[in-house]
Amino acid sequence: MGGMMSGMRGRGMMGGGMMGRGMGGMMGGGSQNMPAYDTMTINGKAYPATEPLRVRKGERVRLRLINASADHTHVIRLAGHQLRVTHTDGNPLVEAVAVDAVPIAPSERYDVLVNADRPGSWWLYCAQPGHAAAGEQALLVYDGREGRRPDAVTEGTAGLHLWHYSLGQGRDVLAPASGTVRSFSQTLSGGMMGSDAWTINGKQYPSTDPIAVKRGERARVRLGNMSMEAHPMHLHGQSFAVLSVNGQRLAHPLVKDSVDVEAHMGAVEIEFAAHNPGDWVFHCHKPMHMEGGMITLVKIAG
Ligand SMILES: [Cu+2]
Repeated sequence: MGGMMSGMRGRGMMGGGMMGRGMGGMMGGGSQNMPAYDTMTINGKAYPATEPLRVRKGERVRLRLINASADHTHVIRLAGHQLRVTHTDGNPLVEAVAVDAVPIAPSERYDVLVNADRPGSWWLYCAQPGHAAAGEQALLVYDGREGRRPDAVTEGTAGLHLWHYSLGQGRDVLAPASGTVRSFSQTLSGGMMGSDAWTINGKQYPSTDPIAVKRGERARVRLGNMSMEAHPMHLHGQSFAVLSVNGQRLAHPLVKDSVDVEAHMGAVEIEFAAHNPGDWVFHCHKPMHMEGGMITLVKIAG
């Protein structure tokens, strides 16, 4: 997971993790509460090697959080401060949404603002059990407050106000479409009994059926997850509106280019205007799933 911080100085990419313990955790999808990796990083470094973020009281700091992990959702928190979410995958919200922590699926990006109004030394870290201990933590230090290390991080998300897709109001930045609405349905499955095959409507890429539309049309895609793992689906070439999540319609659709479809019957509906002709990859951003076939093409005929 990545954190880019700036006021505008510094940057941060919360990251991946190095695989250890053989294939630990990657098998059978049972990695929920145990780290499948020995090491978790921020900008490629694990604490105590992570670089501290330096701030001054009164500053407003922008953190650009990127989950560059192959498998894990990270829940990013800055102790003692709220995070005000302003952008989802680079697309602006109508107004910032204040939360205690932001869950981020692989390939998702969030921009958040922090008001530096509590001088001290604080942890920026992942609240998922085990992640901070595996290295996913960095200090945020106010000028003049160096030298004091805060108490250990608080793991878990109990009592925290967490970001979720229905909290934000996306700004209407997508290309307009006047043409026909074409609907597509994609069932995401795979990974049964430890299999490494991952499918869309029962097929593995390159046999998957493309989403074929003409320029000017609107594509509405329903993603349903029949597997035991979440799938962060990422579209190249354009952003989309998130219309509904698990059957609940969003009053003000977020605009994103990656959307996490929850495990065990999670469902998401997206829509985009076909304005960018070409063949665009639409795939799960977990490399194990992508390599297992969970890829299709959006084909936009000019
Ligand atoms: Cu996946």
